[in-house]
Amino acid sequence: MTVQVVVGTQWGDEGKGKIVDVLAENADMVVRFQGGDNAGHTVVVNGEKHVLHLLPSGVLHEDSLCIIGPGVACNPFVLIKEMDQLKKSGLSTDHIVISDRAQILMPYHCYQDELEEKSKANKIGTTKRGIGPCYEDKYARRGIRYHEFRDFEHFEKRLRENMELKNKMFTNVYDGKAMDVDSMVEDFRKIYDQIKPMIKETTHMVENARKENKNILFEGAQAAMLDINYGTYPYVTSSSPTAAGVTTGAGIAPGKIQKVIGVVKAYSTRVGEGPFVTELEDETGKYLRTNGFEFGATTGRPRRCGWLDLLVVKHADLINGLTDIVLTKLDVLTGLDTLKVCTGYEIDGEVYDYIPSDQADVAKAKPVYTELPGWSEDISKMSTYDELPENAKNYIQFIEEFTGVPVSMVSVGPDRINNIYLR
Ligand code: 2SA
Ligand code: GDP
Ligand code: MG
Repeated sequence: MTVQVVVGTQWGDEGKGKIVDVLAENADMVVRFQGGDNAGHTVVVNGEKHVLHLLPSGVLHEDSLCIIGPGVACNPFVLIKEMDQLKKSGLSTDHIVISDRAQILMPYHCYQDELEEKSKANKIGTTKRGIGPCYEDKYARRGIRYHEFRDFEHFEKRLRENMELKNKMFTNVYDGKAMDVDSMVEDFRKIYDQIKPMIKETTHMVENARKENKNILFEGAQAAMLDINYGTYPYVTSSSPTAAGVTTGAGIAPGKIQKVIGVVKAYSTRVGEGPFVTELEDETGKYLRTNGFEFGATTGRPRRCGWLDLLVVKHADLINGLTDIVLTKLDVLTGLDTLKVCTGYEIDGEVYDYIPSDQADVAKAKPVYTELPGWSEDISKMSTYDELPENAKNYIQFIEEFTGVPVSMVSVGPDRINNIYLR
């Protein structure tokens, strides 16, 4: 029996989807605990690519129960679209449930996200999927939860109440338009029969599975540097994509988590605004973007690319308590003569070995690099540690020594099978 968590350690897009799919092979249950369809998790099986946004990345394993947990901001229309896509690929969706405590991400949240972004002088670069506004309503205690959708009359009343407030906000505070409430109600009525049977009390489901010694996997979306408390605030998402987020977002007590796997991409990427100390706006940056195919899995935006920042990974370890690292996309570094790894920030003449809280300081930071030799061999077909070139092994060892966290697996390609197990 294992209760394990997979989290992103950088700015997201480390390849968590792929890793969750690999680990889900042995999982009885895969649970999303935060975020929403801002996530884009790519899973490749036998060359066929699936991009998942709301559905847990274990969904391709039909014998794992997939839970959209209480902490998720779940847009039901997106969920249905995603399930339809799976069905088209010949896959079942019968093993998917939604927590009755999850928030319903409403069409007005998406519009509010758009208006809020437009009005901001310092834009966040959100995915415009309504995530911030949905969590705003949750914490203002006006959000609508899935258990309220069971009774359509009640749900309609709540929707109309909220729309009154939202339409005032859209027209009076922002330079927006009022939304049509009646058509929104009708759109929800159309999906009622499909969504209602999926709504379950999931917290006991998780606990019962644990008591029955089942394997449970919690899947984080986004990553440590996008955490609402410990990320590069305000350039963050509106949830806690950390091991701590699992306890609030899935309802499992902290002491019951046994393993926390941090997914580390062999270099850094960021999509959206905010400081990025190791960013490369040169040919090497382009090389990483092209070789790693670094484009947003939800919005298609080109991702900003840079060298691996180990202060970021150490920060992720600090707030998550990582038991293992899974290193991904090592194959993308092939062909670079020298690799740089950031091991400190120089800010106003002082070297920091941790990430300061004030983004104005981070924006001024100059990276302190350690240089490591690269390799030219194609490692993408390798399946054992021994086959790897010495310099690739050195790169892995440097990460382990600097962070103090063992690397248990290395991913060398997007497909489910492109892995090297170290431990
Ligand atoms: P939001 O939409 O309110 O969560 O945006 C706030 C910030 O969080 C970032 N964010 C992400 N960063 C990386 N990947 C994400 N998922 C997609 C992907 C992104 C895409 O897999 O590629 O397609 O653009 C993700 N989701 C949120 C976002 O960029 C803001 O900086
Ligand atoms: P996530 O949000 O963390 O799940 O990551 P994304 O799916 O948004 O982005 C990761 C991208 O890298 C996807 O296109 C994956 O198919 C791809 N990928 C994952 N692991 C590897 C790897 O080891 N090597 C290469 N070349 N691509 C990978
Ligand atoms: Mg992604």
